[in-house]
Amino acid sequence: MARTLCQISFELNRQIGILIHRSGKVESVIVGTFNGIMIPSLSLVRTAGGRLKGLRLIHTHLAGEEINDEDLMDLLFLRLDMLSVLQVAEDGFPGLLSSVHLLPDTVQGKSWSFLKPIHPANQKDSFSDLIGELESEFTRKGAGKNVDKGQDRAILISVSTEPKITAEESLRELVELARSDQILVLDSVLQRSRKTNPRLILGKGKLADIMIRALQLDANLFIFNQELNPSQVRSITDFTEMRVIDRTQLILDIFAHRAMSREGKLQVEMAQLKYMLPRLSTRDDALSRLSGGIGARGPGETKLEIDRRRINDRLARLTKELEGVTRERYRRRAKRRKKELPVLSLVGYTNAGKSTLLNTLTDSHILTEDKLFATLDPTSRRLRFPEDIEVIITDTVGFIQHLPDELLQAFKATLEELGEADLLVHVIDISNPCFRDHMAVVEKLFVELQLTEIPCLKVFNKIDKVNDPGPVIIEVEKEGVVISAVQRETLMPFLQQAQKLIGKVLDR
Ligand SMILES: Nc1nc2c(ncn2[C@@H]2O[C@H](COP(=O)(O)OP(=O)(O)OP(=O)(O)O)[C@@H](O)[C@H]2O)c(=O)[nH]1
Ligand SMILES: [Mg+2]
Repeated sequence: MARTLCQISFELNRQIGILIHRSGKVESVIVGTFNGIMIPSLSLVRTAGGRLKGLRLIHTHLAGEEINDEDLMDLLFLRLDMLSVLQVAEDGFPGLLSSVHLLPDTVQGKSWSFLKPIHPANQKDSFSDLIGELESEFTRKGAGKNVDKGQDRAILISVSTEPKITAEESLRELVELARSDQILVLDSVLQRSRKTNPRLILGKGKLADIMIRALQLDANLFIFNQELNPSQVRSITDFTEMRVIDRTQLILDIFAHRAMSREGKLQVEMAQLKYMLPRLSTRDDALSRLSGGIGARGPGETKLEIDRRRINDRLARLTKELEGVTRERYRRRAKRRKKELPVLSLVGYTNAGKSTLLNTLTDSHILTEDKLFATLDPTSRRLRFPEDIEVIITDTVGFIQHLPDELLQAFKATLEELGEADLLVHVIDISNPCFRDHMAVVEKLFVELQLTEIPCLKVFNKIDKVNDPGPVIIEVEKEGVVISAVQRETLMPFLQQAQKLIGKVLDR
């Protein structure tokens, strides 16, 4: 075969390539130019079920050059079993055959290995044994050993122009978000650069490095910390053949899993559809990729594989339904208002301890979890203060930086209800080194939701988690009260302050 290949290549004066399955079946024959060859996208080719695609590429080189960087990129990104270059000698007969394959480990900075060039006539058929061994080693080395294969295994990627500390904290938060969505985080990559590549976000070389990590760790998902536009998702997906999502999709997915109430489910579905809509204009394969797994799981059973018109129809229907549900809630609230109980609303960054505080104050057992967005649906309880003032205390969804606008819009009705609170209790996790940033995010949302007129009590929570609380207390005690929501005995200053502020409201 080598001879025929060389002859045709020689006569056409073009590179010729063949893609061969492990079974020996020829997948395709490709005719290139004199010094290059374009491998067709292999995304439709069924993989052999392992880490590699189960395909070997043999192609001719006419100008006597060795395996080059282009070839290595093909090997890597197409996940070929092996790539071989067959030299065409000046007389049109076969020269040496050089081969390269990927390695399950990076050895001295290299994640591929060259085989000794041989003459094709001397080739022994040890190829399938070698690949079989490699494949099983890939599987052994991968983190996939004890992992539920249904669970997503991700590499997190952040390309940031922000200062190092901010960028690191933002990436740490992305890790928490992924963890909150039951995703196994295999690795995270922070790339700080002055400008990002408009098409691939990262440079090709860096993306190749990450791709090697992905293969070695058996990742199936890339999560980017920045919002990707549809064509970026497509470029990166085409380039890496990995599933690619961004931070917004991750947050939407968490919300989709967490929504319990009818209103919450409607709101999340609406946000997801709004996120998808502008992303439909691109080629439809981008959509079909978008609609697998994360980002496509609706809270209901609706599969989001619908076209723009149907999405718009669905949005219209959701809006109506949501209006109905919201009206119903308004009615209930009006009833409550008649009883004239003051309302105290717990607000703050996600995971600050809002639900925990509500539980401790009212002996309730609403879900609290060391996960982001544990609470989606608002909960209300009655609370009696020592001075016999009775109030309604409500717990709400937490805030986060870069809260997807789609979610903010969808949850607007719920959040606007905060406007009727008599006292906002801003819960802050003071054990988080970035608590000042978190406060700023929350306060910015107060402005956006027009809540700045309402009295607000800052509650610095989780003081029990702070190693050296003294200086911290001195720093913040003028701004609000310091508590630990898990220690009831620390709540007295909070109760007194809240009572005082509520009392003022009642006097008005
Ligand atoms: N050590 C300590 N842990 C706390 C305290 N308050 C809350 N936690 C923990 O922090 C985590 C988050 O608490 P939640 O009450 O769920 O936080 P949340 O503000 O309601 O969060 P979302 O609903 O996700 O917005 C849980 O694991 C709590 O047990 C505290 O005062 N001290
Ligand atoms: Mg909560």
